[in-house]
Amino acid sequence: MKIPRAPDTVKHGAAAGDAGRPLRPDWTVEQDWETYTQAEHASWKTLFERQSLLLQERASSEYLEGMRALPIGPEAIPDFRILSEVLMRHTGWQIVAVPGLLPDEVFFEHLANRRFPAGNFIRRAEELDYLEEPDVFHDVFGHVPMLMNPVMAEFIQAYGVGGLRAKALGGLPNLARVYWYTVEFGLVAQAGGLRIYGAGIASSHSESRFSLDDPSPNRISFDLERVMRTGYRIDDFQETYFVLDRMEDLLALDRIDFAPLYPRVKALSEVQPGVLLPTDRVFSRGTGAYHAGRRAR
Ligand code: HBI
Ligand code: FE
Repeated sequence: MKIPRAPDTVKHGAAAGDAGRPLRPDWTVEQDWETYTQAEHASWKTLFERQSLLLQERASSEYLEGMRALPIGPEAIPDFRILSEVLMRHTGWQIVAVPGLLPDEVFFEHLANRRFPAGNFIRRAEELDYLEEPDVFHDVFGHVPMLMNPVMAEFIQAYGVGGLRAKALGGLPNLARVYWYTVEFGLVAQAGGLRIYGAGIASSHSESRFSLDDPSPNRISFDLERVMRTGYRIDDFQETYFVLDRMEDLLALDRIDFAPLYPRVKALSEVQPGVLLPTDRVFSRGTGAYHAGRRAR
């Protein structure tokens, strides 16, 4: 249990403000690093150690390089002020503390200005494998190493700018799929085989194995329009992962004018998450066994 230190701060993980209204217009709060308990630092350590071990052989070189250069270790939940200093020097990004999920416009406005909103709370010890809202482990362990990479730094900012526009054009659901299948659940082909760069995978013990090692999911080449047509699962492992040939391919997306794509993609049929198309370049065709088993139960 934490005690708010100032009138403008809220307990870690508490909904911001009365009746869900934010205390600041940009929804940021103080991280209140000094008020994390030993139990919360211990949860971080458990998550950090088991995930670092798994990612050694599974994460992309960009992720591992970013992590090596950051003051992120097992002993304590990182202090956002210190992370921001290092990030700012490398790619001009900062980390700001938020109490949980933000409204789309608020989220995009932060990204467009190279501020990454990170949850300041950590999942409870009883739910280390599952959480509904992005916590400090997902946001810091999953996202921050990739924000050290100039390609990802550029791409996420462009997503923020594009998100504000997509909303006006009615294209947000399609654009959100691009973020989902890259920034959150992306794989990249590297010398040793497929590797993880998506934060949703990198911060998940079970999905970091499932995404690379399990025969169930499809792994196919990233294609922008294909991704924009493809629904995704928020409640379980992905049925399909999209693979970049190299991280630099994300930069091409910055130069694309998405406006004409939204009506074009909407005119095409939706693709269900587990379905393969004849035009897909397939790295591995999934058996679908995992999700078939879930549906049967
Ligand atoms: N807020 N804190 C936070 N983190 C997210 O990843 C996030 C969000 N709000 C909206 C959102 N993501 C997505 O729905 C958009 O990318 C579309
Ligand atoms: Fe995320």
